[in-house]
Amino acid sequence: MQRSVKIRGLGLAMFGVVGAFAVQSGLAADKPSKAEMEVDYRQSLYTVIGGNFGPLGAMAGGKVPFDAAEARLRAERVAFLAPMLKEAFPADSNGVAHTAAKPEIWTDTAGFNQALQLLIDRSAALAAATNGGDAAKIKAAIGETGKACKGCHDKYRVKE
Ligand code: ASC
Repeated sequence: MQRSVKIRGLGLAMFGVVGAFAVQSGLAADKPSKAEMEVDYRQSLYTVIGGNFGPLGAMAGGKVPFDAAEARLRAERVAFLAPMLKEAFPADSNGVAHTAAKPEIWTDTAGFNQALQLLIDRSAALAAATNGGDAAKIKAAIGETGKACKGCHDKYRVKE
């Protein structure tokens, strides 16, 4: 009787130790940190922006036939998403493991904000152009938006 109580007590103690260890190591590692979630949010935005800009680039480059309705849909999405990037670079997301965002984003904030604003402005101009339906103007606006993407990547994104 006394022995079984002792054994049960030991079992409980061991469970407690293992449990505490699991919470500290295993479970904690499964849950992304706040900064990791910020990086995930940012990268998700770029994934969706890139996914919508891709077909526009293909049209401008003549890889697929120009389609005014498709251009308008894609351009409006990019113009809607681009301003969200202004909230996607909180300071504590600087240097988080899997980011390609250079530290210059947070040291050269004026330069970075200017580069980001260029994308916002040019994608808005592109969306406006798609409402006009002039293929040549739309293609030119796609080119200008693509330059804004590239300009920022060249300066503020680590090359893969
Ligand atoms: C894309 C994409 C980019 C830009 C850039 C434009 O489709 O994913 O990052 O266009 O390549 O120069």
